[in-house]
Amino acid sequence: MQIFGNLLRTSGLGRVVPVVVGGLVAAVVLAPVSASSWGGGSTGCANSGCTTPFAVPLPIPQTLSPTSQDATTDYYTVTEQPANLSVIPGKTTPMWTYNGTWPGPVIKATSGRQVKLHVINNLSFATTTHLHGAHVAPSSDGGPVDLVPVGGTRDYVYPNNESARTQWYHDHVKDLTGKNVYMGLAGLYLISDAQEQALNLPNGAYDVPLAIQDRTFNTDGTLAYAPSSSDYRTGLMGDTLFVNGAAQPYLKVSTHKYRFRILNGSNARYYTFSLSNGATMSQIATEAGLLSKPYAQSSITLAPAERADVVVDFGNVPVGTSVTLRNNSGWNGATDIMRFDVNSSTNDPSTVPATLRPFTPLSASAVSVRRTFTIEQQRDGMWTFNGKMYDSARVDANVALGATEEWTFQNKSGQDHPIHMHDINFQVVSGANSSSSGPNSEWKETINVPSWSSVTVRTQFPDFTGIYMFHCHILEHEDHMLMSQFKVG
Ligand SMILES: [Cu+2]
Repeated sequence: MQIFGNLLRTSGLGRVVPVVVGGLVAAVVLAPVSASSWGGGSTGCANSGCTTPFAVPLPIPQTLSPTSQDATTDYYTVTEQPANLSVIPGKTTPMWTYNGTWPGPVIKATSGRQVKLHVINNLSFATTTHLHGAHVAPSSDGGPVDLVPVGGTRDYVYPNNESARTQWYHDHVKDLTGKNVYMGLAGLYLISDAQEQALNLPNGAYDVPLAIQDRTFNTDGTLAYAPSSSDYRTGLMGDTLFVNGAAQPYLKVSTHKYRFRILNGSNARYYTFSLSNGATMSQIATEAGLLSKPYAQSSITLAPAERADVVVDFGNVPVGTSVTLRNNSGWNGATDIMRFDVNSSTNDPSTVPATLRPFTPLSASAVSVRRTFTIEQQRDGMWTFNGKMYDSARVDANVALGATEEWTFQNKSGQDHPIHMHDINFQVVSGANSSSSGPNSEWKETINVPSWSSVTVRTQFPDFTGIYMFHCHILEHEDHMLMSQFKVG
């Protein structure tokens, strides 16, 4: 697959797409295609998937059952496997999946109870599974070169000492994360805790994950993942929007509050979410869990890998009407994400309390080290921190266990970069969206660093020693070397 990655990176021959044949993957070179070859014209399709908005119901990803449980641990198994899925009308799409579904099954963990995840690799290339947002030992972090071989297995140990939050797991192989995630290797991982349960937030059927991803298709239904050199700059955006693996779906809802756990699981696309009826969304969590209080938001922008848990109240929406979840970003005209059809009335005992989880700012006086990482794109298209490409043999920050540090990400490019740190959460102390009134002023784990701008975060490095990644979560940037390593201890 390294060769395949190089083919993708250097191909001037046209698009290189994988074809799954009897479990083997072969690279097939197709004629170059331009965006104008789909849509609008003879096909009359609005996107390459030729999907119709609001024609299919929102799937709720299956919750994975543990294979066993003991006093301390829940044991799960997922199998990485090819699957031929029906995700656009009249076509079959070969994908790479966890347990045969896209997205993968939801793992529901309990804070304080360990999860051991047994991953079986039945794909034709080595993989690595990263639990995005988790505070785990490096050996279970699924680093880019810590591979599970073809036909092999791996047991990842997740202590789940985090508070309640919405996490996700995805492939993280060096050079190929964009490809592998695009092909389907992503799923949700939700942690709950007693404090969250006591809040009386909407739960059960009223707690719905929305994993939002964009994809472009070839005419034969295969996924068109072939980043061009301009995609190395902007990241690769699909033209067809999916929620939980369904294109622009609808969800039948009742006159009740709903908790939507929104994941931007796209490789590169940013979304600015809003509701068509102008109602506010009550944001109750970032990717780092519950906020101190709900924030009423008329729109919410999420960069790739960011999450927002929001409560939407359909209590005053007339039965028989609909509300559309929109993307105001407008890039490529991908506007309508999904529709909520209010079709029944119901009693709603759930609440959104005025206070959720205490937030304690890290003290500036505790900061012992300040570092700056400058982001640039080099002449060859590769992305660098401080002029250096990712190298698994190099560590760019040696951090003392327990230290409090401030890291500044200085963006000297015309592209935004969502920067994600493994192992820890951080607080944004200056730069993007750090207004004292915004949800991004509390705990975060991925933060957008706008073009020609900088963001400073403050964090601590507790518990685990060893090497972790930090990187851009535009996956085409990550795969083109905008990734680095820090070592704790
Ligand atoms: Cu980036």
